[in-house]
Amino acid sequence: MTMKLSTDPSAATLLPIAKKEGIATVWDRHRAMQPQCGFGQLGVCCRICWKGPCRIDPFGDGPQRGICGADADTIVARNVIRMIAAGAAGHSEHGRHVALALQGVAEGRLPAYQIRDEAKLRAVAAKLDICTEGEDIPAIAAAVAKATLEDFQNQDHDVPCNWIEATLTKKRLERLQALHVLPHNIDAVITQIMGRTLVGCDADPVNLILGGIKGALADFNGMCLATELSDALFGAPAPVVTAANLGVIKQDAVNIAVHGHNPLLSEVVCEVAGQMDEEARKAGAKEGINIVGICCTGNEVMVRHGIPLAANYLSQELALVTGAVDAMVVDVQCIMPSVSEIGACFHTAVITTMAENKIPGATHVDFKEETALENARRIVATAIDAYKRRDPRRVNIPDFKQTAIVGFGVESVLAALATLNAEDPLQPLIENIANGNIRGIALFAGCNSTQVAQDSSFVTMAKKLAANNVLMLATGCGAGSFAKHGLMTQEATLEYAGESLKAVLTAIGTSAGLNGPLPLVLHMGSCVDNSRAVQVAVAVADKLGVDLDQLPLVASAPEAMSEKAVAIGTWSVALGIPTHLGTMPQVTGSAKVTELLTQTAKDLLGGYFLVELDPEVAADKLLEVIEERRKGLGI
Ligand code: XCC
Repeated sequence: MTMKLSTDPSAATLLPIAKKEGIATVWDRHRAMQPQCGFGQLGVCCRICWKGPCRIDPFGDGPQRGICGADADTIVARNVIRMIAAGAAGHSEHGRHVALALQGVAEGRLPAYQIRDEAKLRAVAAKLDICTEGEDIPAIAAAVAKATLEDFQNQDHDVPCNWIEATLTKKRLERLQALHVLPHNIDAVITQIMGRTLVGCDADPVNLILGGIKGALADFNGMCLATELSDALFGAPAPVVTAANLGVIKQDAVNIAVHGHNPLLSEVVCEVAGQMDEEARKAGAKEGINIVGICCTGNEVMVRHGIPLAANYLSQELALVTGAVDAMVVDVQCIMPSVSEIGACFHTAVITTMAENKIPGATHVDFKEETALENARRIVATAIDAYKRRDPRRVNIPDFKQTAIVGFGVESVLAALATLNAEDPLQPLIENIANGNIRGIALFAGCNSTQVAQDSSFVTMAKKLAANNVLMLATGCGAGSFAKHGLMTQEATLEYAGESLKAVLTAIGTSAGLNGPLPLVLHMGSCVDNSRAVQVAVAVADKLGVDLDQLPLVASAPEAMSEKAVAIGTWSVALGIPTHLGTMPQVTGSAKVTELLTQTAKDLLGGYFLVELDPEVAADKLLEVIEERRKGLGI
């Protein structure tokens, strides 16, 4: 039996073309990898020293300890917290980069960047308890950057990071403090994880997992600051109508795909592309330059500027198979190394931009904030040049795109609610949760994985939760799935939302001037923007005087794949949120670690992992959790 690879209609069009052209895609490599290593899947393979590799026999007949004496519990715990450290490093490095850029703007060193959202900068300063009275914007930006960079520098273990302290409920902070898992310094916490998991160090699975939770909370801290400072630099998202799927690529334009994560690159490329449009037309592109997004960079520019999204993670290669992408510009994370080889099968310039993220075969443009405009001009010129070499006979742009209404940050959600109650914008939301019109809230996050037919679990779960009146938020490639499948439209709300949810979304959307309901799923942005959903939840919890683990709020990563998803899922649990995983986490080789994450966590933190691979059943389980939480609140 062949498993369906993707439910994205573009894949059905382009995979046969890839096959005909002899191009291997992620799905071909997945098939070639079967059967995958069972020890790895269980997390019981240890490769942290050269006495190994060692693996524990899950059936009990063979070795139960590695050569050094580590058992399955120790090995699994070490492996999973190293994944958390890697995820936290990725997000936090992204955050540091943005913080340093803010500092550079404050000092007048970066002509390519400005503070585009002064109100947001002031709000961030207030949140961090920075006095702004009588201060001008550069001074406020400098103070915010300084307070943020302290989160990478503070050496006092008893003083938590500024951002986490400014973000969570008081009760949550106390609970995390009591467990000694509040991070004091992002870099230090990540380093500690690497240090304690060396051969001959921490062997206690409980202690290791607590260290991992601290690392995950450092990840949360890094995501919060990345989101909020990016908003100050580039503007907080506001609702905008755009489109998603490979049909957004244009036959008669120079198509530049921006791919990766950090808006510091993509924002400048978008701006410079606007300035160089005429050059593209002169080169024969009747429609000038067309920027499209892939993965989270795509989400960043989509929610801020309405730039269309071409692909989420699993279809990044297919964007190249269209034969119409002239340049793919990448920065960090989730870029398949295969893209340079596939780009070379066509005329496509694959351009890497970060000194620490290169791909063999790609063109490298050393992108620096100081020289961003000049670098971006070179990137766009490379794309125009490649366009001239495009072979029209090899162009196959699938005729699939869906409208998507996106751009729901905290500010825009509150602004929409304020049209119903200007004095107290949260009141209409809380009232509708209390009276049951909205049963609960689900945050969909995370990746695509070849373990699941692309997008299928997201879409199946969302339809079921919608029918049961659950309000849905989405980020990352999950948001990409919903956008591509038409679930970020008003029509989807009318078609799939339960009656009471439909009424609420219609009331808010209509009064906010959308001439109809809000879309069925609200696009909050990229992976780092999961912090936006937490902000909304914290505001609701604070208003009700409860903690996050009492709210009818759940999270789900139905197609999780990345180490970053491991970090996000773990902080979600640490914040008290029941968190569904629809792919099997590589921890089940240890009964103890599995129990810690799925059961003990519930007592310690209120949140816990819920693993369910069947999306229909997963939705039912989340509905049960929501009802259980409602009962706890007496609503
Ligand atoms: Fe997508 Fe963010 Fe996952 Fe990567 S990890 S596959 S959500 S692009 Ni952020």
